[in-house]
Amino acid sequence: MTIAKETAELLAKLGVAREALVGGDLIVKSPVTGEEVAALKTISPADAARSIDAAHKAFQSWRLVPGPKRGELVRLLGEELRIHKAELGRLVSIEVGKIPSEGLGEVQEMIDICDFAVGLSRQLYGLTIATERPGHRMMETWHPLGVVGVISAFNFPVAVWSWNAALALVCGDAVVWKPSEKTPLTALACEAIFARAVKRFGADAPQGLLQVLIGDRAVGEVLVDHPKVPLVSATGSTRMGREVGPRLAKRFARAVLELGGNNAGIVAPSADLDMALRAIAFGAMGTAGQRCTTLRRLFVHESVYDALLPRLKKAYQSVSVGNPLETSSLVGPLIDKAAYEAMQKALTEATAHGGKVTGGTRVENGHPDAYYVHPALVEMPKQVSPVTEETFAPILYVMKYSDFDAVLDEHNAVGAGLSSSIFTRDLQESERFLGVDGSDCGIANVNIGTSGAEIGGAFGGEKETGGGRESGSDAWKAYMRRATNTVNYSKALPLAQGVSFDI
Ligand code: UN1
Repeated sequence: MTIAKETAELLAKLGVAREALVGGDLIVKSPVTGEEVAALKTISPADAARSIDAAHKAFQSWRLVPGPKRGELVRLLGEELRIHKAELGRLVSIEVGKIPSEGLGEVQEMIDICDFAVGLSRQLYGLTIATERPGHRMMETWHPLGVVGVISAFNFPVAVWSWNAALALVCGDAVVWKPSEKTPLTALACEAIFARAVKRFGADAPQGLLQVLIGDRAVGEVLVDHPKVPLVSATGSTRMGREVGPRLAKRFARAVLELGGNNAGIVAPSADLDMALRAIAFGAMGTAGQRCTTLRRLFVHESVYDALLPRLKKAYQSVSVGNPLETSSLVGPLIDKAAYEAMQKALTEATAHGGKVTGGTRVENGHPDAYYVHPALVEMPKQVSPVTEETFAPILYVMKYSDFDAVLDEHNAVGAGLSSSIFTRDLQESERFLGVDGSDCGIANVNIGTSGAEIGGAFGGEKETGGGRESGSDAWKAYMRRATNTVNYSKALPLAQGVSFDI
């Protein structure tokens, strides 16, 4: 069966009509073979504005539904995702090229965040705060915010949507989603899965709670600029964030930006090298280096460098690269030609700066439009460009270090600040790494790689990563508006700060 046929069958099972997949101008290709799998119709900016208005209307009634009841809709969404996990996971593999366990893992991440959000729907707590005035009570309440715009990237085409949507929905918000133009099919699948959950939920769910915008950049711009969208959560490159952030700031909308990562690991003298090796291999080569949390820089202490490097090289030379739909390869394709070219450009530059490259070459598999590569391991004499930039491909730059303070400085000396990790059994080192003058990233790990974060923690990073937090912990607060309420139940009107104003 061709991939196009399988895609159509999967989408039909998930509830997407065949007509939606043909006759349009957005050509969707599977990176697995480079073949066309669908041609979707796109919407105009005016259509996008209408969708946002419809979502706003839905929000106005959804916000009146009690939180725990809103949680029931997300519980049903989680149930539908469980039912359709195999199909949606496979579709992720087709559309992004992920290996099966990673395609399924992405859907599992969606299920997990739904579970989290269901619990959260009964825990949208505010504080009661001590007031300085007698007979008064001060508290804060959390109210639904409005329409939440979600802009997602190709590499986690559905999980990132679910982190935002599950929280937004229990928080009483409506969602308007602009998926990556590279991965619209999985978005249509999610729309259909969500529609099922809404149907099961019944009449209390207003029409239009989720809008999916299939369109180009102009459509995304409508979402960013629309006055009825008080929050936009955008995942993608730092370049995209530099455009989106100021536009949102201009109209005082909130931004949750989850942008580039240039994540590093440190292998210290006391590291368990077996453990480090496995974590590095998955972190750097997994998902073909196309996670924002991918391990891209590795600092290895000089005392263990010669023990680790040959083993790492061997892992790079032996890792299986190939069609994720038909083989049990660990590394699938890059998303497209542009990704391949960016990788080659970075490797050429690294070589010019004294880098010694293992791997990095193309793996031919009979499909000229599919871009498979051997992951690249690059021994660098020091941290210079391109090491300091994120290249969205499987390149791991390895550098030797001798001094712990100096390596912490090097670790932090890049623009991005998403994820980081240290391999050590030395308590002083690990605490320094996690402490105030240690890693400057939003995620800092010990004896675990940089990627594969659980949904329970807040996800995001500092500096050029954008500063936003999604997913677990108290990330939900960005999706609600906070009101501070002071109630006077006394018979007098004392003013705060001792002010008197007697008329
Ligand atoms: C992303 O690459 O945009 O931590 C998200 C991880 C995944 C999410 C990555 N849970 O690697």
